[in-house]
Amino acid sequence: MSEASIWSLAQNGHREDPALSIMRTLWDQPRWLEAYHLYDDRGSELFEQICELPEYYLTRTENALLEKDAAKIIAAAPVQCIVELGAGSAKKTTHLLSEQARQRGSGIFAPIDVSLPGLLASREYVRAQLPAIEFHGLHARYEEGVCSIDRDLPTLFVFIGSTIGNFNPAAFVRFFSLLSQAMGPNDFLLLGADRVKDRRVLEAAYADSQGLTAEFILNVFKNINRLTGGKFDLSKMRYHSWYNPEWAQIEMYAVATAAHDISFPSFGRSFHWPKNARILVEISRKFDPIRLQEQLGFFDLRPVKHFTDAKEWFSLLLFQKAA
Ligand code: AVJ
Repeated sequence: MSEASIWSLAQNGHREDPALSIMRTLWDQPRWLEAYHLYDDRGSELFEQICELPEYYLTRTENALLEKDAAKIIAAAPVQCIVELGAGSAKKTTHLLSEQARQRGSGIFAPIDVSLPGLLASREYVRAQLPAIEFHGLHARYEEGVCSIDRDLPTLFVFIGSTIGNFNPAAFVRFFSLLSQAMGPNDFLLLGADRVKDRRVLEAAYADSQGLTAEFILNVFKNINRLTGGKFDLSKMRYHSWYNPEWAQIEMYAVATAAHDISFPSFGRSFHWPKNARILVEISRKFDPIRLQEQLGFFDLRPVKHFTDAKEWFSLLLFQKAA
């Protein structure tokens, strides 16, 4: 068997410059940020801690679903390769990997992530616990990573954790167009989506009493300062979130607690940030699974199975690419 590898696509020409991405959206109206800037090493660590919070039901609920239904998912998706987009440490995916090993005796796991520590941790786990699974990590954004997957290899693409919730409508359409094109005929997609539910449950999940979510969201400005040379001051902002029912999304903001200017010396730019003005750092959209199945039909993805929990808080949707 070949050595477990991690390939970096970081040097590819089509990788966008993160500093430029940040400047472009910060100069948009309203000011906003791409969610992937949240996941520097510190951000990834804070997100792992959020997943353990009592209020943050998503990870726990999805993990229980995967544990319960992994055998059915793998049986319904006869593949040799499992590609995970934005894998992190891929803890939840181990249920699928051990089923793949159990039902087929072999398989390839190709997690894609922008954060290296997560890839290293999942490599260690697979090496130690799943010797039947070959590991090929991709250190890349998933938009770049999916294009590097062999189209002839029967593959299950795994996009769980409701990461899909981070995409605004334009990014959503762009993402599924790209993913569907990268998928070979008969390939599968397992999508994890957080569902519309009582707003009190939703709002509590993004305003935890320990303040971890606030720290995670505001940490993005430390990363931005590092990437752009910008001069954000974390002592002059606070975290604010709410559920916007019309858009079915949690909106997470940084709010200026006093009027001040933010400068970017290396770009020769600055902007005024008035008191109480907001920067939209992240959205987390909530879904109706039936509507989602209908919509993905327009990307040549046919619904195969739907798994949900007793409270119907979270859905795992299995799709097959049209031949
Ligand atoms: C990783 C995008 C699924 O939206 O629930 C958690 C990110 N942000 N708390 C989510 C997040 C604040 C998370 N996703």
